[in-house]
Amino acid sequence: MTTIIENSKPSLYERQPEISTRFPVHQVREDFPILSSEVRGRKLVYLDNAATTQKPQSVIQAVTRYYKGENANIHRGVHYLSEQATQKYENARRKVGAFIGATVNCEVIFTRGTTESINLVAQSYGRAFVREGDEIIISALEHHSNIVPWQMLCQEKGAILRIIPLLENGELDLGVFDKLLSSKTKVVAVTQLSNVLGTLVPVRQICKKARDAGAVSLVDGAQSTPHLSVDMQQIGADFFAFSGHKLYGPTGIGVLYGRAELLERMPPYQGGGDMIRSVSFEHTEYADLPGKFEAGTPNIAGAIGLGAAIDYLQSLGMERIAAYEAELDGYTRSRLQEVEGLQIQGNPEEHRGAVSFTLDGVHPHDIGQLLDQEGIAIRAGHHCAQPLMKCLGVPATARLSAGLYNTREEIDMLASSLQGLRTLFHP
Ligand code: C6P
Repeated sequence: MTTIIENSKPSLYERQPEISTRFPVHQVREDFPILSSEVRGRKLVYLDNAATTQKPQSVIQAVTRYYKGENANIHRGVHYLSEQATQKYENARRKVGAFIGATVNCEVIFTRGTTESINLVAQSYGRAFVREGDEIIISALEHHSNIVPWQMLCQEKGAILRIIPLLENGELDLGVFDKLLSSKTKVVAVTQLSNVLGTLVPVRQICKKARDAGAVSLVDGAQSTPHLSVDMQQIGADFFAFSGHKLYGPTGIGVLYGRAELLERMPPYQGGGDMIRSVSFEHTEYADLPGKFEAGTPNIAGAIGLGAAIDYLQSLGMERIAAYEAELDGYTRSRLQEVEGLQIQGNPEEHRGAVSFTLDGVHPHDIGQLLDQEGIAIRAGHHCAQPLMKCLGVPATARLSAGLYNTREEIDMLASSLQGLRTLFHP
């Protein structure tokens, strides 16, 4: 699984024109107030974007504006502020719908994040339609959020969890997936982009195969949405989950996209206010979509902030962001390969975002802590993917994950700090 790096390999990106001339990265950085701050007396180099992204001024302003002058509960009041807040909240839903290519806006359900979106499907769809002996397929690349909810469902229903294994390079073994699919398969749930290896998974192909086998598909888009333009019609997933905070928006807001026809047939996930049409002690009639799945007062400011994040991303252009990040990703891998004793985990052909690595003789936590002394933020540990760590044969990795505001200079600083660390441990 581990890719051994040859240190003599010339950098592929060494003589390419500076990518920042095509994407105004230095200008973009100015939109993010936190990026000009110092940590531990050093300029912040933030490379932990897979955990959460920093927020542009426009998102911070949208949330502040809401609390300063627009705050009210939604869908309930007859007064001016409530009408305004409701309009803004529903406008955010329209933005999300357009951003991901939903057919109708009621296919966009606001949740707390990817984790809640997946739990919603497992609990609602799963409880209603999965039976004893049925099978659910996930992959070895999954985050705990796309493992545990299915395990819980399987335990409750007597269903069986099947796993698509990994190839040596960190891609999914789709030959085995074909064999696992059968008339018993009820759900196929896979990530579009691994938060550990950066593997891009061919979800379109997987969703089509799932559908042909009579199963529903769920795509975990937590890591893909910040890096790629996603289109529900093109991917063909029945369900798609993502988090606002990884998309330059606020924490505590996320989205479940579901095909309307499926959402209509599913029972509610939680009961309470706003998800009903009428209630008596004998009987409750549920609201239409999307209200049926949004019980209680939602994260109104979060939804408005997510709408502002989408506006921001669209002003830069997702295609341009993707092109810039693809080049930066290649540059990063190439620079890391030059660090003596560094091993990048996995070597998938299509990759983006996260890069996990180990450094001979240095524990990943030490790498994280020592880099932190230099103002460089990365993540170290199992990245909420313990089964994947087991497949890789390592207890933990160090992981960097770049975002749209990271630069080649920052990657150079990381590479030289890592080289320094290696020398410190192997004088
Ligand atoms: N991964 C990371 O550092 P929430 O916490 O609900 O916003 O997202 C959960 C989640 C689901 N799927 C994938 C692929 C993810 O990467 C994450 C979050 C973070 O890798 C925090 S553990």
